[in-house]
Amino acid sequence: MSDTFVATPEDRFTFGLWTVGNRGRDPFGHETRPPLEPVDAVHHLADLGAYGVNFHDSDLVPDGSSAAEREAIVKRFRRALDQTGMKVPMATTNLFSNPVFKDGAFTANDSAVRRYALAKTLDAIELGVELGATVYVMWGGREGVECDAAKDARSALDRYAEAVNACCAHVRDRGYDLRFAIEPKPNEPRGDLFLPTVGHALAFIERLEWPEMVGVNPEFAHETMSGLSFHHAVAQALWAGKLFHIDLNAQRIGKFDQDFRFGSEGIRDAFYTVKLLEDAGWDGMRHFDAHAYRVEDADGVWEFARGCVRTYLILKDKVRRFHADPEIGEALAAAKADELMQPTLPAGTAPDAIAGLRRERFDLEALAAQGYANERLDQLVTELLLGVR
Ligand code: DIG
Ligand code: MN
Ligand code: MN
Repeated sequence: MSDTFVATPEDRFTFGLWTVGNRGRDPFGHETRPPLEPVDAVHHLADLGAYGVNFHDSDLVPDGSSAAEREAIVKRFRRALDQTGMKVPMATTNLFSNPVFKDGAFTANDSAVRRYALAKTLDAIELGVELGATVYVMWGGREGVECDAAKDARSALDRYAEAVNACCAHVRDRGYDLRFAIEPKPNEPRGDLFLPTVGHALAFIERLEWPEMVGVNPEFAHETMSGLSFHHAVAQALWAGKLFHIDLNAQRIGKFDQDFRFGSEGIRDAFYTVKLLEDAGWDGMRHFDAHAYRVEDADGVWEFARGCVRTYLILKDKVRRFHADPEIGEALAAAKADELMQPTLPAGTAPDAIAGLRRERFDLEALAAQGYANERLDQLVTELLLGVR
């Protein structure tokens, strides 16, 4: 491959230990790849030009490890971070693998399970902070239901909010520089998940005790599974000041959560997502929550990771070319794209401004007849993405 589009830490690409460490197991087949040691993942990702690595508590420190084992693991991991300069921007808790969470974690009916889930999360927050994380993701993979009679949705949201508030209270008490990012998903592994989309999560956050401490971590695959526009979800999170993290990958609508290599499906939504992040000057981590195809061997995993970052950088260059292309500029003007940036009521909403609006007369015939030249604009974007511009 050409040596352009090579990642550097300034690009702020990150991967989770569970992504490049994914062993290819699926609901119908065993692992196809050997385990990947966290230290090896750090070195490989550093060689790829990544900025950092993220983890679930259990990815790094296996459940049930003694304090001495935990200390040794963290010491080895920290040495690899120091040797490579890799950072740990985000941490999270595995509240979905252990069978104890089969009926949920924060929203389990059994209060002992809820209390264990919260204790596990508080311990995992300590681990994340110890290694430098400033964002803490909460993906409620088991926070859902199959038999609706068994779980009252409003009570589940009460318990979910109680757990998030407790985590915020702990972080405030300890004075940690840590914010929470809720990751929505519509379903899988539960029949239906609570907080299924970015919209649901944003509404939920506003009802928390410290909403300013909580944002969202939208995932490309998860909004796409619902048939929604991923970049519109990201735009609304940005608009609300709540885009605290992002999970980039790829997905076909209506399929199970594929977590494919970024850009391998949905290339237009991927382009508009990169355009949105870059145009907004968003300084968050470009995190790939994805994994290699099950058919890949260990070498294929690093082709997968390289493909994620290359595609992001290629699309970032397409965004530059979009803005520099004079014909696209003309087509944007014909579509009146800039006019949307103008307030509808430049004089504000005072009574005289409203009165002035109501006296205004509109040429409805002309307004209805006008064209917006979207076909030409969209074709130009298509040709940009196909590499002929
Ligand atoms: C799955 O999309 C979830 C888990 O992998 C993890 O908790 C979170 C962090 O990106 N994404
Ligand atoms: Mn996913
Ligand atoms: Mn994710």
